Amino acid sequence: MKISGIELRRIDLPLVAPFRTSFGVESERDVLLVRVVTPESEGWGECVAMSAPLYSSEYVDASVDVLRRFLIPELTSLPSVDGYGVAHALAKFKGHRMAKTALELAVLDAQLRASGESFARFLGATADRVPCGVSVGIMNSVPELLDAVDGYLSEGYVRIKLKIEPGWDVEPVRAVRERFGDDVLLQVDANAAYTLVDAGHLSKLDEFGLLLIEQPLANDDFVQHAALAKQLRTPVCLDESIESVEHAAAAITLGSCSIINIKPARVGGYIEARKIHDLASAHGVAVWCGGMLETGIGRAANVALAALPGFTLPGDTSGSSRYYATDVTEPFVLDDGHLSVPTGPGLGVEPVPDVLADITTWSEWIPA
Ligand code: NPQ
Ligand code: MG
Repeated sequence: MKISGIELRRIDLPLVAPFRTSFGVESERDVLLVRVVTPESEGWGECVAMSAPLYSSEYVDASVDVLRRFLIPELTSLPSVDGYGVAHALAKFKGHRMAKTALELAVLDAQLRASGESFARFLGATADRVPCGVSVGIMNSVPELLDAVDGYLSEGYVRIKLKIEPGWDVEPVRAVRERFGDDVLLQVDANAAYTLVDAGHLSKLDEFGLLLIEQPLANDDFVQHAALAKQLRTPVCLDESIESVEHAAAAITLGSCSIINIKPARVGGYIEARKIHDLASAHGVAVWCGGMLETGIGRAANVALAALPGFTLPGDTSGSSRYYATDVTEPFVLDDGHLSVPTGPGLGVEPVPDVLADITTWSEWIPA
């Protein structure tokens, strides 16, 4: 496939409610979309970087810069490219995995639209619908949290994830268990807010039968996570720490985690994500698909990935309405706690032109 040109496009989407985590509060999403144009077709990708480097070192302005200055020129200089070649071609540039993922996804979408194959089929998905969990932000009070959880359970979400931080951990978990019972699938996510000194405190969560505790310690704390895992009955899951299949192998070998949250954008692409899925499956390590408040573009891709057989836990693959009143694509709507895996060519969804035009704040066409 020869690339004719690539468009970068920034869109502004308000969140239905502020989303608070241990690293900050977000009220809107500044999303970078990538559109790859070839003589046969076009394809879309989404860059999940936040406006500020709070979740990881990446942020939208940096993604735009590295894409237009390095990643796109490298790709368009090639005589021909396909989805498998993108990560290889971009490997000499260090980091910037979210930007690379957006580009790889757009190339894959264009290629699959041309060949008529769905993204799910390309990845090796075996399910046609996936069970959905929801990530619930830190609230100002426990009653407010219980109302939010009640609403999500009524909508059909099959698993609840509570964001935690020091000062908002044992009590909210206890309150949710007391109100909704022991049968609710429940887990917590600290986004790296604790240190190993907190091991005794975190072990107070053991009595609540949580599915897992996600990223309790800092990104680089592979050894500390292994030590913590020995002190907790709650299984440790890693998110931010795992940026590649090599990281996943190290974490499994060290015993840093027994479950992995796979976010394709964090690891540099959907093909790298599938490698982690395959490695984890070989080791009997459960995986689930994380979320970065994706629009319908990234959401479609994540739902396809989550339909692979090793994804044995419900993901943060929520419906569009969890975050957005109007999604950029046709919305993903929960049906009995599940989302259907798109079956059309490529991602099977695309931006609705009028919506896209309304929310676009900036765009740039980069010819090959
Ligand atoms: C996580 N996601 O699993 C992330 C963190 C996160 C669904 O909990 C804007 C963009 C705000 C990306 C807030 C969920 C965000 C964001 C939180 C990602 O750790
Ligand atoms: Mg997380």
